[in-house]
This record gives sequence, C-alpha cells and structure tokens, in this order.
Amino acid sequence: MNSYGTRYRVTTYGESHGLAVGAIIDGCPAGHRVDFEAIGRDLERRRHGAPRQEEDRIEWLSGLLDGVTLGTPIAFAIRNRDARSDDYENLRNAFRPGHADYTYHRKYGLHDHRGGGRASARETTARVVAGALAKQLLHPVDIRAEVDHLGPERPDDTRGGTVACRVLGLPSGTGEPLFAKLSASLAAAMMSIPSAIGFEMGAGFAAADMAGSEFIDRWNPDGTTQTNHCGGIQGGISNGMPIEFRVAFHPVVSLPSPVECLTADGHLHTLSLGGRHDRCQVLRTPVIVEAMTAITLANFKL
Ligand code: EPS
Repeated sequence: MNSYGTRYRVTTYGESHGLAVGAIIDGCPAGHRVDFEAIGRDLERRRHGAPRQEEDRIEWLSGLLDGVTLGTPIAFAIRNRDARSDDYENLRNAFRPGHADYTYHRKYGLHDHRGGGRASARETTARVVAGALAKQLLHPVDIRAEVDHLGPERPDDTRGGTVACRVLGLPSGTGEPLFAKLSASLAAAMMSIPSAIGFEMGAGFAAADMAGSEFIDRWNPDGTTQTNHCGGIQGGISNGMPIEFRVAFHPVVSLPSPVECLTADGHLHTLSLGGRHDRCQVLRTPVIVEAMTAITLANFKL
C-alpha cells in the first residue's frame, strides 16, 4: 500500500537509490494558488543535517497551471543525485539487525539493498511536499511539531527521541466516531513514518496512572477546558482545544560501528556498514510529523 488518504490521496513512489522519489496527489481542489516557497522551506527543514548531499529540487510534472491547482492529479519528482550504491554491496545478501531490509526480503523474496530502498527516509521527501501543500489547504489551522526529547548521546552510536506536535485552530467536529477516529487516524499516520515506535495523545501513557478525577479536563463555561489531558479529542472527534500528541522514534539501526548481520543463507557475519546514516534522525523528523498530520487533517476537511 503506497497510497495514504481517500479525499486527499497521496501515492508516493521511489527508492533511495532509484532515479527519483516523488508522489501523485489526487483530490487536491482546483483553484489553489500554490505557495512554492513554503513547500521549499519544509523540504529544507527535512534535508538540513542529512549526511547525504541531495539538492531536493522538485520537478512539478502535472496538475498545475501558472502555479494554480487544476483539480487534476498533481505529480512531482525529486531526482536522487548523490546515491552511492557501491557502499551497500555487502548488504546485498545480509541483513542488519532491526532493519526493514530483512522483513521486505522475507515477504517478497527480494529487496532493494541500496540505501534502504523503499524503506529509506529518502521517501519522506515526497510526504513533506504533499504535507506542505495540505497545510495550505488547511489555512488558518496551524500545525507545529518540534523535538521534545532526545535519547542520551554516546560516542560511535545513534540515538532516538520523541517529537511533540500541536495543532491550533482546528474547529470541533473533525474526526469520525469509532473506526475513523481522529486519534486512530493520527496514530496510523505517525506510525507510518520510518523508525516510529510509539504514539500518545495528550497525557498518553501517563494517563494509565492517573485517577479519573485527575485525568478529566474540567470545563470552562465556553466549552474550552482547564487542562488538555485528552489531547483535544473526545470520542475520536476534535473538541476545539489544541490537538496534542507525541511520537517516539527509535535510534537509527544502521550503526557506525561493526554489527553482526544475518546472511540470507543463515550465517552471522560482523560487518562494517557503508552508507551515510543519521546519528539522530529525530532532529529532521518534526517536519515529517507535521506533513503526515496535515495530510490526515486535509482528508477529514475535504
Ligand atoms: C538512509 C541512508 C542514507 C541517508 C538516507 C536514509 O542514505 P545513503 O546511504 O544513500 O547516503 O542519507 O536519507 C536520505 C538520503 C534523506 O534524504 O533523508 C537510510 O538508511 O534510511
């Protein structure tokens, strides 16, 4: 499944070391004048600090006339120009512990070993572009994510962390009861981001240890609440308070030091990994969280 959304449907394509990554966005309404600079700013936030030097220049292929959306599918491509596939030769038939390469191979019988292939963070460039456009459709709703916490820094190692996201100005009534709860939809969107390993709304896991009298968000007469332990969602539907959630990301599993890998024929070999991997990808992740939030909310809005 490479598509996300029904009304604002984003289909991403591309492997880390293929010709390009990109997406087709179907369902973007006609007549929207695209703010290309805002999209460029979000792409730069994602790119900044990446060990691989990609220009991330967007080629718009369809769906626009003079910078205005036509209501037809919007397709774009971002060429991969700095891939060094030879760096991955020793991973053609060997699997890093914890990497998607292994499960892709088990499922399909083959996988693109170059730079993580489809599982690479490179794919998230397409999400950020589609999300930056979705943000514009949601105006004046404001989506802000930032690094909340980082794991300890250790020499020659990677580290994870959490990203906190806040949505301001979302009217009450967004989300559907039961199976398309806004909370459930956001959880699915966040857990689709590479290396996501946890999701919590409002007080989240800490709510399990709170008494009911501590947890409840007491009313103000205008329907706002004095606290926001539920993260702005009651019964799966936004209540008009800020939407607040956090996403935990595990450390990058491509370690800088040699690691024991499993070969396709069942042997363990200690390998030094090539490739250029983030020591802490969490620093580049907030804009991806914002993008997946925007795409989710655009679907509900449309
Ligand atoms: C990645 C490995 C690296 C990262 C890449 C994600 O690629 P390479 O080894 O080909 O240099 O740079 O991320 C990006 C290129 C990007 O734009 O975020 C991986 O293992 O996921």
